[in-house]
Amino acid sequence: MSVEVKREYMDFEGVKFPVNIHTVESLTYAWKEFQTRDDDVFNVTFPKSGTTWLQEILTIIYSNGDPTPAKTMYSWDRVPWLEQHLGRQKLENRPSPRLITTHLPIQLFPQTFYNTKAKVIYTVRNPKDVCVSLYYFSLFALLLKCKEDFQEYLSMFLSKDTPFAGWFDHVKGWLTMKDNPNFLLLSYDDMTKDVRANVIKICKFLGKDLDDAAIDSVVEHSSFKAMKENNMSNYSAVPDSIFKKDTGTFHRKGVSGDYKHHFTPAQEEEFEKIYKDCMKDINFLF
Ligand code: PPS
Repeated sequence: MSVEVKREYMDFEGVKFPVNIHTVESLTYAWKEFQTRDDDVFNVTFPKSGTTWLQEILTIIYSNGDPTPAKTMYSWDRVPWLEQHLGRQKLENRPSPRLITTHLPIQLFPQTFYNTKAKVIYTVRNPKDVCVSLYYFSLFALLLKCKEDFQEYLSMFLSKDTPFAGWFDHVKGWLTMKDNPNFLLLSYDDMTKDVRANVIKICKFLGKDLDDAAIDSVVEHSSFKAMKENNMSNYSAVPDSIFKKDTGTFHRKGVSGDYKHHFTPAQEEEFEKIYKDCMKDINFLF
C-alpha cells in the first residue's frame, strides 16, 4: 500500500511541522510526556545545520571509535527524532544512554529536561547556507513545501511559512541556553574547518575519554565522503515516494559558503537587513 506524501504543514502551538511525520500526539509526547533521563544526549538543530553529521559523530563517540554501529544501523534508529511519529516507540524503552535528535524549537523541548543533568548539543550553520541546502532538499524531499525559483524560495524561507519556527526564532530561542553548563554550542561552519577539534570538544562536554586512535576513527568515519557512501546515513534507503532521488542527494556539497554561488548581491543585501533586524539582540555572527 502506498501512502500519499503531502507537501503540507500542520500547526502545533503556533509552530509549523511537516504533516507526514508529525502528529499532535507525537509532538505532545515530545513536549509534555517524554521522561528525560540524566544521561540523555540531545542533538538539536534547525534543519540542514549538521543534524546527520552529529548523529554520526555521536554514534561513533559512544562506540569508542568503532564504526560498526554507524555502518550497520540506520542513523534514524541510532539517534532517533524525538518529535516524529515513531519517537515514542523508538525512545521509550531504549537503554541508556540515549542519543536523541530533535528539530524542536526551545519552547516545545521536553518539559522534564530542566530537572535533569541531560545534555544538549546545539549546532548552528550560516543561515544563507541553510537556506540553499533546504532549497535543494525541498526539491526532492516530498515532505516539504518547495519553490523551483530560488528567489521565491528565499522569500518563503524568510516568511512565517517555514517549519520548525523558522531559522531566526529557532536560533534565538536556543541561544538563550548558551550559559547553561549542560549546553554545548557548535558551528557547522567551524566544523568544516577543524572537525577533530570539535570532536575533542564534544568528547570533553560529554565526559567521554577517547584515545587518539578512537578520535581519528570518529573523524574518518564521519567525513562527508564516508557518510555519502554509508547507506545507513545517506538516506538512500528512503523510498522514492518520499525522497525523489533522481532530483538530488541528501549529501549534496557539505561545505561552508556555498550561498555565494546562489545569492545575488541584492538577495544578500535583503538577507543581511533581515538578519541584522532579527538578530540585533544576539551576540553571534556568521
Ligand atoms: S536534516 O535534513 O535536517 O537532517 O539535514 P542536516 O543533516 O542537518 O543537514 C544536511 C546538510 O549537511 C551536510 N552534511 C555534511 N557536511 C559536512 N560533513 C558531513 N559529514 C556532512 N553530512 C551531511 C549535507 O551535505 C547537507 O548540506 P548541503 O549544503 O546541502 O550539502
